[in-house]
Amino acid sequence: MEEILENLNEFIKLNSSSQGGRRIVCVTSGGTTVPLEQRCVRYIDNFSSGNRGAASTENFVKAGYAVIFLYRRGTCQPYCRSLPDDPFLECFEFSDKTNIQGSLLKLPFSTIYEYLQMLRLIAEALKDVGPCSMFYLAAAVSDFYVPWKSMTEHKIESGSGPLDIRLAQVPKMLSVLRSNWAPKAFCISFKLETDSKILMEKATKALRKYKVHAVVANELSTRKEEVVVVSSSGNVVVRRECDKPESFVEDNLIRLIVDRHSTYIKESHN
Ligand code: PAZ
Repeated sequence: MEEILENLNEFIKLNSSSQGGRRIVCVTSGGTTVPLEQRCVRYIDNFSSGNRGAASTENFVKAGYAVIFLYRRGTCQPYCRSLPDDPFLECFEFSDKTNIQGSLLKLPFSTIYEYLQMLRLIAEALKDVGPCSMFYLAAAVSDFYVPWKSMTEHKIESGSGPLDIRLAQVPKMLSVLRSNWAPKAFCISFKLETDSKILMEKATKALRKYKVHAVVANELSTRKEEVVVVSSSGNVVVRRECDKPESFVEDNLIRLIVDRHSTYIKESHN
């Protein structure tokens, strides 16, 4: 944690003092795991590939943002989305000429515990960046978990019949992020549903409940084609440009989010 904090503070200092104070976004990406044993052998996982987070990160860097990429280990990485998942690729480094490294800090997590701790660390470190900071919370965060204290230490025995596990609700950290950790940051959360009939209702509810600046609503089967940005100024459907094979929904989505962030910064200075 000490090393992470040192890198984080250095990254924020470098970027908030360069070019008259660069905007900094924390992009969360991929899914959190829920360990079932303290000496973890088994865990609950989810489907998230990290594609949304990685593609969005590339677009934020292109728009001039410095990005803190909080990602699930082993999921999709920016600038490597179309490459095979091969650990050999980790051996390559960015050439200095691109200057992408100075704009991108990658921090990995696996468990729900690591994710929440890291998110808090980042939010508190970004507090002084105020309205120029943004949280873009695309990670699929577990809703249920086994609290550490009620978790068995050793591997769960397999010979004792069906397994009953009681999962507790993960505390909703979004409210704490908004009200305590980083109250001045621009905040975008995501809502995923598999039943399109309830998607918009849930997203609108989340907008009101967590007082975020917008909720990106998406449905599992169409998430790569379209999303809806739900905010107090109405709902905007954002689509991938179907006639361009190299286009992604994130290209148009990030353009819209960056515009909204600019308005937010202007209004905060008035
Ligand atoms: O990671 P991915 O590209 O496969 O999927 C992205 C996503 C669906 C996880 C993301 O767009 C999202 O909706 N995240 C929040 C999920 C939730 O409701 O918890």
